Amino acid sequence: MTDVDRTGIGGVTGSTDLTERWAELAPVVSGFTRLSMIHKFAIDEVTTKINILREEFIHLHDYNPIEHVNARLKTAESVFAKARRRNCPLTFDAIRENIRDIAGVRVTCSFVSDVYAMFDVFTAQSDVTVIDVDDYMATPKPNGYQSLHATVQVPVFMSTGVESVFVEMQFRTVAMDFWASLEHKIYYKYDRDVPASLLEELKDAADTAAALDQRMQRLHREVASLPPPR
Ligand code: 0O2
Repeated sequence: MTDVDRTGIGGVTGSTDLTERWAELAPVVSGFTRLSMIHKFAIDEVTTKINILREEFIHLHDYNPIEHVNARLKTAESVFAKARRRNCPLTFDAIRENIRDIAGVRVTCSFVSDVYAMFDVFTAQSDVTVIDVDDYMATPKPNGYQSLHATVQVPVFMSTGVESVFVEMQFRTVAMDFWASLEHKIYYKYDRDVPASLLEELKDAADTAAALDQRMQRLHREVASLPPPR
């Protein structure tokens, strides 16, 4: 039997004997379990932070800037597929370093100003390290996609020490979220080969969503500047 890479996820060979196969697969399974676990804990940590901010805003400022929070852990299948696409070695350390969206948290806010406010207060926390930011709200993607993306690192305290874990954060408004979820469904329905006419309509719908966001933001400001009702 070939040597097994016991430090990582890779190293599976083509042995047919079940016991030998398991000896090869065990480190792969345990590597992926560890990978999933630390990213799941990072999601728990980030969602707790966001929920604390949300509650604090409600109690202290009588205002809720967050509509909803969603989190997802990338499946083993899609982690491996992405690693292969990127020629990333299938080891624990390589995947952990190169695939930075295993943990994903999406914060859907009411208004554009809330998106930036939540991003600012979250990223200002001393244990949140911002790795990179893609502001697709300031510069939407050519298809019309808008969102504020940030890859951050948060510490996860394990019995064996601190793990610094990447989390892909997406901050967006409800209108942007509505558009993105429909576009995502259409994209998969057409197996990524969406007809040009539909792409044009989607771009147009994205512009409409952006215009709605601007209008709601203006109304929000106007309402905020009014005296409270008697
Ligand atoms: P899922 O299941 O949502 O995670 P990469 O993701 O690393 O290949 P990059 O540049 O880091 O490349 O990704 P990018 O463009 O910042 O997009 C990351 C995520 O943003 C996507 O994740 C989507 O969730 C969302 N996103 C980006 N562009 C679009 C878009 O045009 N339409 C929609 N609906 N969502 C988008 P995944 O991995 O695609 O899927």
